[in-house]
Amino acid sequence: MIYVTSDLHGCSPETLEALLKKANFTKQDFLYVLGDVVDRGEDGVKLLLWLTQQTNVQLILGNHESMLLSCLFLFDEVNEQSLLDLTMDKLKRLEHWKRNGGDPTISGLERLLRLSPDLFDGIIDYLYDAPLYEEITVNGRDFVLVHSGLNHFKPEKALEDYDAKDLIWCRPTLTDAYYPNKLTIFGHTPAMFLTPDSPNRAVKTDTWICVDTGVACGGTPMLLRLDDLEEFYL
Ligand SMILES: [Mn+2]
Repeated sequence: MIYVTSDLHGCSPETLEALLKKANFTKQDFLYVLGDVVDRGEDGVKLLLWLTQQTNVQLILGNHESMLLSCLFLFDEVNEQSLLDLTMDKLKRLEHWKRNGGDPTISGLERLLRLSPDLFDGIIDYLYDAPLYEEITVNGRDFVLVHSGLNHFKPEKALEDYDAKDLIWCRPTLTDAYYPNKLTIFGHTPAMFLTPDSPNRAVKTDTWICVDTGVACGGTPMLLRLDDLEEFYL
């Protein structure tokens, strides 16, 4: 069976494991995590480490992982040269990340780098390898998996032709429609902003499903099983 979750935002690996247990997830199953593993919550770096140790889990890049990658200069060895290299552009990127809840990730990465440079490098390599989207077929149904939806959507436009920004920072509304013949699954916009009446449940339309149940704002994560579109909650 194939499962999807998203926007775990620093929840603990134990929380994710409890959720997987609820769905009877085994090593024969596969999990896609649609981005935003880090930031806001405390355990993002732990969760990233957990991800790098799994063989049946695939991360798709979210805007929070992208902000992390754009601020790697923070972890460069400090010497006179690199301090002078702290350009306004870098400071702006850092300010943007901190404003979006980056602090627990920054301190988590700092700790990990001191503890084990190898594990730190492993995480960064893992993030560079994470794709921006996946197209899969499950049980005869076609799916597009992406972090935020598809900004500037055109049905005939190939996914590889989208700007990364359009895939990780998109803010869809309930009336947006995507492909008629495949389901697009994404997170990024907490359900409570799309359907305030059922704030912590997946939002389903004819062409897409949003699986961000607002972990960053008091919700708990969910799993969607793509084989039968069954939903699992903690
Ligand atoms: Mn996001």
